[in-house]
Amino acid sequence: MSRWGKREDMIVHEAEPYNAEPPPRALADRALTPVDTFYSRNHGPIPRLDPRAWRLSVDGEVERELALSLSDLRSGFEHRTLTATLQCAGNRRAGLIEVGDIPGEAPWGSGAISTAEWTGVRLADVLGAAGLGPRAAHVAFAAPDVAAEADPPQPYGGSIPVAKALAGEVLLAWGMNGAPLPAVHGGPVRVVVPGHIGARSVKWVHRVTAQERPSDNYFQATVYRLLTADADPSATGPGDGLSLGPVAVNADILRPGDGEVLPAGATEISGYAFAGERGVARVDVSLDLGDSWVQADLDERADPWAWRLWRVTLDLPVGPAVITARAWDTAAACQPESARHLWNPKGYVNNSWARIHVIGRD
Ligand SMILES: Nc1nc2c(c(=O)[nH]1)N[C@H]1C(S)=C(S)[C@@H](COP(=O)(O)O)O[C@H]1N2
Ligand SMILES: [Mo]
Repeated sequence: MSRWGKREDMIVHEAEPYNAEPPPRALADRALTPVDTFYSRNHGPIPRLDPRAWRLSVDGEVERELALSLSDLRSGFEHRTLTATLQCAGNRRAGLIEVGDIPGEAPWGSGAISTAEWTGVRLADVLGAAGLGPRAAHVAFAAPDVAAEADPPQPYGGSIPVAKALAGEVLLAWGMNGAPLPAVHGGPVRVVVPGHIGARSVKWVHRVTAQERPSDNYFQATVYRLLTADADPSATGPGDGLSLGPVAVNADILRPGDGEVLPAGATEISGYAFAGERGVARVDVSLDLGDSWVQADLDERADPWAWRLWRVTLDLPVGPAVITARAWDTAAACQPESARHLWNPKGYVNNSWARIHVIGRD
């Protein structure tokens, strides 16, 4: 085992703070990602918190402020378990870096996305116990980890609109794949915001605040915003660019691997597709750069907040081949063809068509 209980073959973009993704073959063909394989994205040092000392304060535009221990949370509210995919806004950034340099940001491949079964209580139930005031339009989360990159230095935080916070799928979770939530994934308790960028699923959460405005935390107001291609990220400040929240339809190929040499003929191709709140409707795969497409089989839809794994068997020719895949969501929106026109200075939301190069052997 390498650090933080992760598998030895994790692709570690940064050791401190720890930022690592599994290789594509490790994610492939498994509806749930084992904890040792689940990607981890950290902006600061990972705190080791004592679950018995942990408290959650609920404050702001509420009728009653709450201070809840882990046992208060467990005994006071209905338990809920759901399967949800988390995807970092920087997933597949490597495809944008091929278009143009993105200094200072991790070159995530296909693996800044993973799926787990989360157990906890509904944020809506906890907010219900506090009683939301009429001016509450956003719900902000605060954590203790201080990122060196934050300007000015400050602990991690973020917020979601109150309508999302009151939707039953948003959890305060202490369990991951049936075990206590490990420190690296936010234990003792994290927020899980299914269908939104991973950044809103605040780990080690210790404060929930109902407020009129979105969080002014650096990671909400300045980072995780989509800038125009010509913007200078060092010259941008709070409120610049588009705030990222709900995720757009995306997909990638996990098997075979990019660059693999494999026998020509019938070849199984598999990967994931994820469309957040909208859901995945169809996945197409092409061996001729998109002139013609074959529809992949989607796994049974077990949970609305999870990715859909897909697979298809195609006749791989002898010689070099490009395998392309794209997903459609339930609004019939499709992934854009090329990363070229998606490039942005922080390298977010690369949801262009998935493409790998392989060689069919005679
Ligand atoms: N407190 C805190 N929460 C955080 C982060 C962080 O750095 N600190 N990173 C966020 C980002 S950008 C992502 S993508 C997810 C990653 O969750 P994971 O490490 O469990 O995969 O956590 C989010 N929650
Ligand atoms: Mo992220």
